[in-house]
Amino acid sequence: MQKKDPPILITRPTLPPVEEYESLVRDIFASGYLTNGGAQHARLEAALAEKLSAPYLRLFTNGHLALECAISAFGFDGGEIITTPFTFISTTHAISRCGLTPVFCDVEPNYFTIDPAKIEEKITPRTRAILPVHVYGNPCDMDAIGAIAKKHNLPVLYDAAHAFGVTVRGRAVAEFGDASMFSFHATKCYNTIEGGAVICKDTAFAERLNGYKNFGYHPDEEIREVGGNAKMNEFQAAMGLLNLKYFEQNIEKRAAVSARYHKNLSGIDGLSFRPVPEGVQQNYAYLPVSFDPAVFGASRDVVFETLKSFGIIARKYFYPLSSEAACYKGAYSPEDTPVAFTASRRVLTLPMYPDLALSDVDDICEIVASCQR
Ligand code: T4K
Repeated sequence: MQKKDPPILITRPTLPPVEEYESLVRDIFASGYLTNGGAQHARLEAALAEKLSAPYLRLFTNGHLALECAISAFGFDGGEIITTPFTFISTTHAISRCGLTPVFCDVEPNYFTIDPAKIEEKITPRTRAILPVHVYGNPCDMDAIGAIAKKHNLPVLYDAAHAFGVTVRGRAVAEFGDASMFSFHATKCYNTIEGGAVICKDTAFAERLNGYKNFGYHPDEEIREVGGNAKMNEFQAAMGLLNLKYFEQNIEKRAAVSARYHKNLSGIDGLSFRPVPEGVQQNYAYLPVSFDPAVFGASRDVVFETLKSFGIIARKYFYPLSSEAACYKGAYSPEDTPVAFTASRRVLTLPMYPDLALSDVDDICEIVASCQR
């Protein structure tokens, strides 16, 4: 097989027809309003609140700042937040940058989401909240997490960066917990170029989010929070409005790509896909495949390098674990979360985006299968 040129990347952003974007850009130019809550922003906030069944939805300039603002809006005065290390480093940094200590709970072995059976042993008098991650768009066991949170009177903030459009038994993921953060980054299955949102159920919380993303200002001119600037601008919102129009269509294309991977790679010893929990409507955001080197005969890293030699750029999401990051050196023992540790060594996320040609999926799968010893 010839080396792919241009290379196949892990993802490509979904883009609407450029003429449609141009038309909205003209509207923005005509309005003279570029940011600070213009017409496109208002339209997108309303459209997304409806799409995600959200009582309150606030837009942000990116997912990371959305998460920081959400943590701030709880008003904790220090303490610990229980989360997992098998995530993008943003989750961990958001907790730390808000002046709290991340406490890592292991993930469960099927979905790599927080293991509810291990949460309670992490709860201390300093615990302020639980921050689980719907990693790869796999929803956490939200019933179990909700029961633990209720028993210990702890709020739950979900990092739903990967879970836009995912439903559980017909309910949007953000209907669970106290608040959820979504990322609309260019690499996500729904994008606003950069962007994010927080969904919450409480009007006072939503007002504090407004404050944290806009220097603490409120319409009554009172500056209540020590806020920053995390506002989404009009060009981002316009992109979001158009991408929303094409979202379902893109999910269907992703589903076809995912089905092709499953068809080609199912049944290979030592190679496994993530199962889909019952009642879950996926968004096919990522295509994580796990390699057990003892059975498959080659490590994840060998598969990664082999693909790379053919111009196929897979990613090791999520390696290293957050607990291994140099900036947290000495604070954690990554081996304390053995399931997450093993996952970080075995999982490779393969290219996944709506316009990935099925013939390219076949080539990727052929190379992956050829690594088996
Ligand atoms: N929580 C979780 C669990 C998250 O995964 C994330 C972000 C966040 C919080 C924070 O949300 P944001 O603040 O980002 O909204 C990417 C994304 O930048 C990041 O959004 C995402 N998670 C993370 C999992 O992946 P990188 O460093 O892998 O991105 P990069 O630039 O290497 O892009 C990946 C590939 O996509 C490249 O091979 C090229 C392609 N690409 C990328 C961009 C930006 C394009 O083709 N076009 C593009 O415009 O982090």
